[in-house]
Amino acid sequence: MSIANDSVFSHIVHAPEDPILGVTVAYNKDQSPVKLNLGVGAYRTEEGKPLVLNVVRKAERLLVDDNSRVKEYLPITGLADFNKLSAKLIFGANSPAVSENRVVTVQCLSGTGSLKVGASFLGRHYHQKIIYIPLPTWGNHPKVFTIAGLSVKSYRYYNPSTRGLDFQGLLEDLGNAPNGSIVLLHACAHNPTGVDPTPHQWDQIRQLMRAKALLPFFDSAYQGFASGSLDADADAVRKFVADGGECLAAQSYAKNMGLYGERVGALSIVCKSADVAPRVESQLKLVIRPMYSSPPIHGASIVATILKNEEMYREWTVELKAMADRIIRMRQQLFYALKDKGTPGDWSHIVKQIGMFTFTGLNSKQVEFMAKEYHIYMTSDGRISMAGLSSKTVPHLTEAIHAAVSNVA
Ligand code: PLA
Repeated sequence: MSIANDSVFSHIVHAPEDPILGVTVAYNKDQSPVKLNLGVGAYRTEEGKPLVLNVVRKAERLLVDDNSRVKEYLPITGLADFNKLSAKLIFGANSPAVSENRVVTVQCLSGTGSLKVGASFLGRHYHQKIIYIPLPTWGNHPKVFTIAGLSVKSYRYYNPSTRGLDFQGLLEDLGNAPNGSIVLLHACAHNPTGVDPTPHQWDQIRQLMRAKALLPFFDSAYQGFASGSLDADADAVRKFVADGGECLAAQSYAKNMGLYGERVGALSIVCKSADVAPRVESQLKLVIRPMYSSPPIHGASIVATILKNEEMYREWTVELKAMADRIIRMRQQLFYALKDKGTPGDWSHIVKQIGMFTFTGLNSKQVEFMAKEYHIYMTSDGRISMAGLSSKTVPHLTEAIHAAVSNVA
C-alpha cells in the first residue's frame, strides 16, 4: 500500500490564490522583460524599485548602534512609546480623548493584525454582532470579520455609472441598519475605489451614525498617502472622536512609512470614559495572548524613534509627501496619455480619485487580456496601483488600456 494515499490530509482541496497577493504570484511566473505589477499596493520609485525611506534607515542605524537595546519580549500590548505616539498621530497632538485617558492603544501586526484584534474583541464583547462594510471594499475585510464571528453586511458606497460615491445609497443603507451595528469606514483613500466622502458628507455620515448608535471602526491604512498631509488624512477620524462618541481605529505603517514586511500597526479603542478604558485593555490582552503572545519589537522601535524625534518626524513628512506627490503625477501622466491617444471613454476619474489606487472601470476580460498580451498585472476588478507606475511605464500601460477597451468588450 502506498504511503502517499494514506495521508490524513488527502481530502484537502487546493485553495485558490488570494485575489490581491495572487496577482504577484502570476507576475513572478511571467518571464517577459516588460512585465509590470500593478496589483498589490506597494510603492515603487521612478526606477520601479521598492523604497526604504532615508529616515527609516537612519532610525535603524540608531537602533543598531544603541547597545542598551535588548531583544526581550515586549508586553502583550506592545511598545508603550509606540502606542502613545500612534494615538497622537491619528487622533491629533491635542486630542482631548487621549489626554483624558479614554483611549486604549495596542501594538498589532500591521493594519490586518489591528483589524483582526479589534474584530475578535468586538466578537467577544460587543452586544451587536453585525458589521457593515462598504461595497466594494478591500477583499480581506469580510474574511477578517467573518472569522471573528460577526455577521458581515454591506452598505452601498460606489456608483459605477458616476464613478463616484453613492451617497444616497450609503445614507439609506446605514439608516436601515439595526441600531448599534458596527460600521467599517476607510479613514481616507478608500481601497479599491479611490473615492472618499467630502468633509460635509463625512459630517452627515457621522450625525446619522451617532443618532443610531452605530459603532465606527476606522481602517486607516493610508494616512498621509491621500493628500500628502498626515493631519488632513486623519480629519474624518478626528471629527468622530471630537463629538465625544466611541470608535475603533486600525492603523498601518506599511504604506506611509514603507514598513510593509515589518508588520507594524496599532489598534485604538476610544472610550467614553477613563474608567472603561483599562477594562477594555485588559480584555484586549486576553485576545492577543493566545493569538501571538506579544508583537515584534523591531518595526515598532523604528516608528517610535521617528515619531518622538522632531527632526526625524519632519524628515518623514517630507519623504511621505514626495511619495504622495509622485502618485498624483502618475495620475496626471496616465490621464493625459490616454487623452492624447484618443482612447475611447472618459478617463477623468484617474485624476479625480485619490490614494494609491485607480479603479479604472476595466472589466475582468480586459484585465485578463492585458496580462496575456501586455504582461501588465492588476486585480480582476480593474484596480491598478498607481504607486507601481513610473514615467517609463505609462506609455506601455496606455497602449495596453487602449488595446483592451478597443478590442475586448
Ligand atoms: N486595510 C486596507 C484598506 C488595505 O488596503 C490594506 C492593504 C490593509 C488594511 C492591510 O495592510 P497591512 O496589513 O499590510 O498593514 N492592502 C494592500 C495589500 C496594499 C494587501 O492586500 O494585503 C492592497 O494591495 O490592497
